Amino acid sequence: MLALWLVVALSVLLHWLYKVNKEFYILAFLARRVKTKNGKPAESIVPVPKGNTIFANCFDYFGKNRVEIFKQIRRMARTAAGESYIQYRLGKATYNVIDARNAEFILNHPNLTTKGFVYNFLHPFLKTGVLTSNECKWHTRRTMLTRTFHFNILNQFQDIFITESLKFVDQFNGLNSFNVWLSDPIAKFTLNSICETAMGVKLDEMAETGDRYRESFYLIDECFVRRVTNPLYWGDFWYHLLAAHGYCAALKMVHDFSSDIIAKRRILLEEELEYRRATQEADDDLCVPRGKPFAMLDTLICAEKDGLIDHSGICEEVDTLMFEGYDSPYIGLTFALLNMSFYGKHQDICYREIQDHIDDDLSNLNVTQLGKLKYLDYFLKETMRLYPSIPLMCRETIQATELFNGLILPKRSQINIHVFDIHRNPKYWDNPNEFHPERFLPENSQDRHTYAFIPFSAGQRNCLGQKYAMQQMKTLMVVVLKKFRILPAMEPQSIIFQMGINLRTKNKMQVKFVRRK
Ligand code: HEM
Ligand SMILES: *[C@@H]1O[C@H](CO)[C@@H](O)[C@H](O)[C@H]1NC(C)=O
Ligand SMILES: *[C@@H]1O[C@H](CO)[C@@H](O)[C@H](O)[C@H]1NC(C)=O
Ligand SMILES: CC(=O)N[C@H]1CO[C@H](CO)[C@@H](O)[C@@H]1O
Repeated sequence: MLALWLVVALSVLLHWLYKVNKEFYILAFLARRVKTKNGKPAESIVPVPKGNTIFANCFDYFGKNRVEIFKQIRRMARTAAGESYIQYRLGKATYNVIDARNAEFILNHPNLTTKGFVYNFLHPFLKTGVLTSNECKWHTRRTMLTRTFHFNILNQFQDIFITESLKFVDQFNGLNSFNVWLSDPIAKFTLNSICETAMGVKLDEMAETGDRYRESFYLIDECFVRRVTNPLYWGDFWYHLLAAHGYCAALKMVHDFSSDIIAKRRILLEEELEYRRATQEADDDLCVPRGKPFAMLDTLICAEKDGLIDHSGICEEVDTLMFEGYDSPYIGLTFALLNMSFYGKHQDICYREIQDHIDDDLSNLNVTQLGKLKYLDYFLKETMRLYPSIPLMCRETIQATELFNGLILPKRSQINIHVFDIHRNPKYWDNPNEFHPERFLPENSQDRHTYAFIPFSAGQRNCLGQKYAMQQMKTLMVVVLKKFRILPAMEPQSIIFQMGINLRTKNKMQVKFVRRK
């Protein structure tokens, strides 16, 4: 009798588990399953690869280092044969987007502007500035900052880009043929540029602080990856106990650095406004840039006077702009110079184009003239296709969301847009691993899906600094190519990628500069 009851109880339990398991992937720590519009399983629409353990994909990255994780994500894309795929990880369904059609739909969806949960791990560093915040707060900040990336303001930054580019080549005065490790000089260039343009503060006298900023930044990046890839560290307790060596000190360093900059700029701006008050008519808006280079930070300080943002808000945005403005162009330029070294033939085309359009006297080099350098533009685009500074962007659904292909993502699913894999998806690119700037000629790109190339993202949350970055990268390339021929100093095959907030390599990059006669 007891045995019979046990059997009945057991089958009721199994039946119940079976039903629950249809809604939730029980072994993936109760991740709500992705449904479809026609009621069929999600597998009928997209690949749903099995994980390494019975716990779905929960422990797929467990115990792997940054290089292995990077490789594994690429392997997943190959296995899925260019189709976006679903994973179940620790209580969350994850939709991994590696095709352009899905990327277009998601980046333009009005209800999918919320960033994924991994951005929470950036909060100690960037708090909730425009990159990491959501909804109303994001919207206000985005509107405030958009004004500062206006064409006129960017044009005024050109002098700063030229001066910094000249400093870059002048540090090699007296040398005619030599190898250069790229990371230091390029990092200095992008950090100096962002400080002077966006913050209106010259770094020269703070050079040492700049170096310490870069070291701290590197450490924060390492801690971030350690945290994202190991669920044990998702909570604060184990993370701070076991994985956060030096993290708090590094955070303090970068935050002090930005506070210093804000304090400096407040003084400079006050002097400038004082001067304007004395020289301008009373009804002029003092906070509108006029003639003199106007730093982006000034907009924020002026907004503070109008009560639209407070001091801690300014700090958030300064940290965000420093991070974005320093690191992404750094990666873009490193790979651009590296590929110049590997592709002598393409380099020659760039050089000839520069000689045809740009005077040796660089004082007239402005946005209009940079616009004439079409081939250099293709070259940089092809570099960013193969090496997108931001290889992965994450979003989160705030409600059940239906996609164009009939999938219904449950609330709180994660959407990972793998820019790296979209840019190498053979659906859109022939021989995707080869370097061919000609891909971007108008006649070669007209039939390609627009969203097959999204280094700056797209839609409402696209990159605010896109024009800024292209202008800055082109200026440095022009100045360097005018002075030097760039030759290879390492093997292309020796580059080893690894996971990071942004694209990272394990090894240092080197090229050879030979002075042009
Ligand atoms: C080669 C250079 C750059 C690349 C490839 C790049 C790429 C991107 C991408 C892909 C995003 C979207 C991130 C996401 O959705 O998670 C983004 C956002 C952003 N970028 Fe850039 N970026 C570059 C340079 C810059 C520069 C120089 C600045 C500022 C001076 C900047 C400011 C921003 C800001 C403020 C956002 C956040 C926008 C928002 O969430 O509304 N970026 N960038
Ligand atoms: C976005 O969300 C709102 C509010 O829940 C809803 O009414 C609207 O239909 C959604 N938009 C789309 C395109 O799904
Ligand atoms: C750039 O300079 C050229 C001449 O050197 C001039 O014709 C052009 O208007 C300038 N463009 C801008 C945007 O200032
Ligand atoms: C690192 C780098 O920039 N080199 C790449 C240039 O493009 C080729 C594609 O043909 C890559 O394979 C190299 O690694």
